[in-house]
Amino acid sequence: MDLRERLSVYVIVSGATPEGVVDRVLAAGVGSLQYREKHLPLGEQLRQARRLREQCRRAGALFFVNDRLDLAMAAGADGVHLGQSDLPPAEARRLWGPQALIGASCASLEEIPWSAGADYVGVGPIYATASKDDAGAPVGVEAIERICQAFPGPVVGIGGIGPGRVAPIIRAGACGVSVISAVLDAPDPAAAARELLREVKHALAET
Ligand code: TZP
Ligand code: MG
Repeated sequence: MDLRERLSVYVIVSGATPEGVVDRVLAAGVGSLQYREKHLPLGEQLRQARRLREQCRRAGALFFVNDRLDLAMAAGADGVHLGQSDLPPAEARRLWGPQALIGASCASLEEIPWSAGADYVGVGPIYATASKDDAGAPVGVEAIERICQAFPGPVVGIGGIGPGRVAPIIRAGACGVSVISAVLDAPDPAAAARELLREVKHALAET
């Protein structure tokens, strides 16, 4: 399975996400998981990241750590996801090596040069979101269209995405969607993940 396909539905979890929910979401067919935890002590984050790494390995999913290259490397993750205030992707590549998967957050075309060397770009917030305090104003699907023209690799949309909101993002050129609340706050997280996978597949078949 290539990276585009693995990124169809990319679920972001935190230290508060129950282990069983992670297993069920992975069993639903989610191809990529990210550990995003900004509050716990680093030792605890490392312990959790190593556990998630194993869960992803068993399920055959890619595992990314948000923000911190050191934690991603120590946990044996497949990759790291970097934002504009983190190490630049090119530096992460230099330190971690060619096999590492490096993701970069970009909200606009102006931020694309910073992402040079990244394997994929996450664009957002596409819609309003309550899951990230400093997410900024929604950039809309137009941002994906512009960024897909400038960035050669896979692009995923993030922010406020849930069932019924997938097709315009894929039509704009994204290969997938990255989500927190649409899956983790759903009454049945696995069913929500399956629905998102279905919508991505359906939209891709139509493009
Ligand atoms: N980065 C941009 S928006 C966002 C992140 C981490 C939050 C996405 O969460 P949700 O609940 O899918 O809107
Ligand atoms: Mg970040």
